[in-house]
Amino acid sequence: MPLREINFDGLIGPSHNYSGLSFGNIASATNKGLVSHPRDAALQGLEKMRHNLRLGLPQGILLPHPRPDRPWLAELGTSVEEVPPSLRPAAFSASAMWAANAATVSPAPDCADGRCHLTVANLRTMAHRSHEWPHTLAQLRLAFGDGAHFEVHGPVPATFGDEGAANHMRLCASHDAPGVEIFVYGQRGGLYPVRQHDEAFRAIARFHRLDPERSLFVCQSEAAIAAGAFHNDVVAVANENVLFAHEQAFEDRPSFYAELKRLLPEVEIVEVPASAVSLEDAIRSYLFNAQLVTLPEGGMALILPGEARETPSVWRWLEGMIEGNGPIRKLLVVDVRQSMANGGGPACLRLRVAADPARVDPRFMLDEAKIDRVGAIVAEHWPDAITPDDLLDPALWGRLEQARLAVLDGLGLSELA
Ligand code: SUG
Repeated sequence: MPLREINFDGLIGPSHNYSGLSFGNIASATNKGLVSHPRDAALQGLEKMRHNLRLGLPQGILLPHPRPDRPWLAELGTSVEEVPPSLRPAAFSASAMWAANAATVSPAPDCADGRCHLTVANLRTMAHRSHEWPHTLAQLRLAFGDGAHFEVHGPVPATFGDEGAANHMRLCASHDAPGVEIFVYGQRGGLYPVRQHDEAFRAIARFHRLDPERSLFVCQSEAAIAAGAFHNDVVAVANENVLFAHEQAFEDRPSFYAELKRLLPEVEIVEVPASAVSLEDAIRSYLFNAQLVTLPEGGMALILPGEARETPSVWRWLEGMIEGNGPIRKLLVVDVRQSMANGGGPACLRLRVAADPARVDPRFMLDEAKIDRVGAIVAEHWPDAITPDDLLDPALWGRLEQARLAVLDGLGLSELA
C-alpha cells in the first residue's frame, strides 16, 4: 500500500478563548479579551475536515485535552479554585487544537529503520502550551501504536524549545521516495521570543534516524519572527517537490535554496516577493498557512483561510500565480475565523503524517458519518460563548469536562479520559 498524506486535525476544544497568551503572535495579542465562540469554532474546524475529505484526502482527528488542567495546577501548588489570575488562562487554553505543534513527523522512507517516527513537541516556551505534551503523547501512542510501522518518541528534554511540525518541512519526489527534511529554527526574533531551538531539532533528527546528508537545518529570518511569524509555517509551506515561501522567510536563502536544489533537483520553489506581498500582509492573511495538497486527480491546491481572499495584495498575487503555469493549480478557501483570531490558520490546525491509513488506529480516522456524529456532540455540549471572566465560573469548569468526555465516549476513546 503506497503512503498517503493523512491530515490529523485538532478538534477545537470547548474552552476555546481569547486570553492573549502568545507574545509574538499578533492575532493572539490583538484579540485578547474578545468573546470567543467555542461551538462555532469547533464546527468551523469540522467543516474544514469535511471539505478536505470531499477532495478525496484521508482525514484524521486529534482530541481536546482536559481543561482546566487540574493536575498541572496541582504541580504548581495551586488548584482551579485558588489559581491566581496570572496563571488561570493557561490552565484553560484550548491551544492543543493547533495540531501542527503536536509533533515532528518523519515518514518511513526517510528513517534508517523503515518506520515512521514521531516526536511529541515539548512546547516549553509558552506556559499555556507547555502542558500539552503528555496528553498529545497519550493520543499519538494510541493512534500510532502499531510498532511495526511507527515509533512515537517522548519530548526533547531539558532546555531546548521544540514546537514540532510547524517548523519542519519535507520535500520529496513522491511520498514513497526518501525526502529531504528541513528543520527551521530561530536565533533572533527582534522583540519577540524564538520558539524553536536548533538543538531540539538536531536531537529529533537523531531520534528519527535520518540521513544527515538529507537533513537541512535552516535559520528562520529575524525579520519574519519580528514581524509576527512565530512559526515557520506562517511564512512557508511545502508539499512533495514544491516549496511555497515568502522571500523574507529564511535568514540565508541563497545557500538554503542551493543546497535544496543539489539534494532534490526536482524541487520547484514558488517564492512570493516582498514587493508584491509584504511580510505584514502575509502574516495578517496567513497566505502561507495554507494547506498545500496534491489532489487525487493530479495537480496541487492551496487550501486558504478566508482572510487571504480579503487581503488585496495577497489575492492579486495568487490570481496571477494561477494564470501562470506553476505547479499550484487551484485556490480553495475555508472559514476558520475563530482559530485565526488566535493566530491559527488551516495549516496550524493539522498534523501531517505520510503513512498507510490502514496502519492507524481507526478511531482516529474520519469519514463524513463520523464528522456528523462529532458535530452533533459539539452542538450539544460546547459552550456558545466564553469571555475571560467566565473562566472563574465553577459551572463552566464542569461543563467543559463533560463536553470532552462526551466526544471521547462518542469516538470510543474513553481510555484517554
Ligand atoms: O502557539 N496561539 C497559538 C497559535 C499556534 C499556531 N500554530 C502554527 N503556526 N502552526 C500559538 O501562538 C493563542 C492563545 C491565546 O492567546 O489564548 C495561541 O496559543
